[in-house]
Amino acid sequence: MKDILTAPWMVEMIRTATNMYDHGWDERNGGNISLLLDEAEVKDYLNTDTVLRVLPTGFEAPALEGRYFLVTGTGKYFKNVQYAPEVNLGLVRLAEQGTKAELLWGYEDGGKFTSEFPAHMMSHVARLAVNPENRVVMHCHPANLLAMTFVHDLDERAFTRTLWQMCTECIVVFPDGVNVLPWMLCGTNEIGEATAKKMETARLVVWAQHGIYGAGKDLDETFGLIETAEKAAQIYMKIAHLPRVNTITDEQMHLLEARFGVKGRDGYLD
Ligand code: 2HA
Ligand code: ZN
Repeated sequence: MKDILTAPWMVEMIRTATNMYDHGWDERNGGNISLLLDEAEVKDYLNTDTVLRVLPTGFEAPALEGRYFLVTGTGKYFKNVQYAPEVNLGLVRLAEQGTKAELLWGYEDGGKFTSEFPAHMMSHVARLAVNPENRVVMHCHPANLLAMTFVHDLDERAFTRTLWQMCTECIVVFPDGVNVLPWMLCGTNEIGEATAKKMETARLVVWAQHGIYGAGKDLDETFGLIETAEKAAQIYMKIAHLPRVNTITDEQMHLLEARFGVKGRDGYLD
């Protein structure tokens, strides 16, 4: 067996959690990440027949039975992932229609997966149905996106259009826009189901007064998606209280669509 801490996906997970912490997106135990892995990617690093513990999930996700996920732990700090990955991360395989998670590695202090496991797994199901390449669901608390949910209309079209207008590249990076959930109690199956529903039409879902979810094909892409939305929100929070004398027009957005071969969400541009 090779050392699991040298697996490319493990190295990338540790780097990503560290980078998110360094961006100020994951104070204390804020945020969580789940990365879908193939058996072929894990079998050189781990005996997949050895189940350390069986953890009930509290929901059903038949589409994910037998799938492997590397997931941040509940109550764990992103700040500490790089120093003790085997405590702060866990590798699980879903079993029995997704009602159980078999722990194969990690959570060494007796811990378990993130409290937002329902939102993660349900979002994976939703995104995999749209794009089988989807591997990552990422949640964090970037300050400007969060701030924006206190002062901006939460209508999804309006919220998306504002973000698109803040940086030229936004419509290229997230043409599907940003979906928004009103404040809801976190850590529940209800917010998990609501998030997954929103994930059917966009890869970014804002949780008002809480944070954001992103989904994508790998850690880098998903990080970049949130990074771009957060940059746009930062610019919005710098200018929202000032008279706006210039903007990116819908006509210019259409030029971007043509130049970069993307199509903004139906009905979002005039
Ligand atoms: O616990 O961010 O939403 C970490 C969280 C919960
Ligand atoms: Zn959170």
